[in-house]
Amino acid sequence: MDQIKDGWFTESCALWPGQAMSLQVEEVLYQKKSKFQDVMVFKSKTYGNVLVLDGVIQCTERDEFAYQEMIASLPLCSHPCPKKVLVIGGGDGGVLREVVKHPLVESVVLCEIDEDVINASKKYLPEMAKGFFSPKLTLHIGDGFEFMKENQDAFDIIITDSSDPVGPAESLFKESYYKLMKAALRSGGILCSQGECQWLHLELIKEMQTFCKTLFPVVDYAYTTIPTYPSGQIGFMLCSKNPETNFREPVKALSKEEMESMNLKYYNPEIHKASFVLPEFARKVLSEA
Ligand code: SPM
Repeated sequence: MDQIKDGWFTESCALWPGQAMSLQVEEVLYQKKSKFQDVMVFKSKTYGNVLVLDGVIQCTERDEFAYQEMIASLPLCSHPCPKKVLVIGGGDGGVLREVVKHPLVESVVLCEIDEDVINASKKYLPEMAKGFFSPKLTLHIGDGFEFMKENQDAFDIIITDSSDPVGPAESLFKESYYKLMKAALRSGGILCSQGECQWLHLELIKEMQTFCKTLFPVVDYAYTTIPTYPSGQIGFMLCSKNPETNFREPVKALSKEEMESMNLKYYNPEIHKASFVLPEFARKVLSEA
């Protein structure tokens, strides 16, 4: 609560030193210290309801689609037949909502460690939590590491929708986690993980890209724009077990009709391709990885 002063919520964190994001608060709707983290939902003046974990904004109703559509559709449209999908994290349900829209997807397991995030999202972020009611879903409450150890060679796509590399999500940015994902993917499988921001974490991204390249024949990095994440951007690490994968050319280019029926507001085939085009400062560093 000490993050809310004079009616403004301010997000500051050692991961983005010297800068902060503030949103005007109308009402705090939910606040709980769960077994894993502080969970808060507040109603903002201009961004709808906002989910905050350990003081960091995870999603707002106004701009969440820019992240959820991209982290789901970049890998799904890069795989010729993405039947079985695993989502690690993503307790707000937004990524799940996007995954189940894809017609080729037959089943999705969502593995989230913190049930309180799911319950708060069902109540206060109903548009995001829609995916929880899909018949394609199997919900698993538990640790992603443990789940993948028990489910090897099982998925076409693994999406890691995590918070930042401090606290409960730190291990999700490490090589050991990527090794586990590789083992949990079927032949030809693809992963897409929250990959942090090129303005703030270029060295971390480079480090991750370096170890990913020792594990997978194809590795690439894309990004989306989103006003309520620090510096207005966030990236995605994409890896494929199939040496033929070219992430920059979707194998499945959605038609206008498909995009309309899926109610897409950010993703389209052109932005898919463009999301891999990096500004020179980032392209230079990552091309050395
Ligand atoms: N389904 C939405 C969950 C969002 N997961 C990612 C949250 C990241 C928040 N911090 C962004 C910091 C980027 N450097």
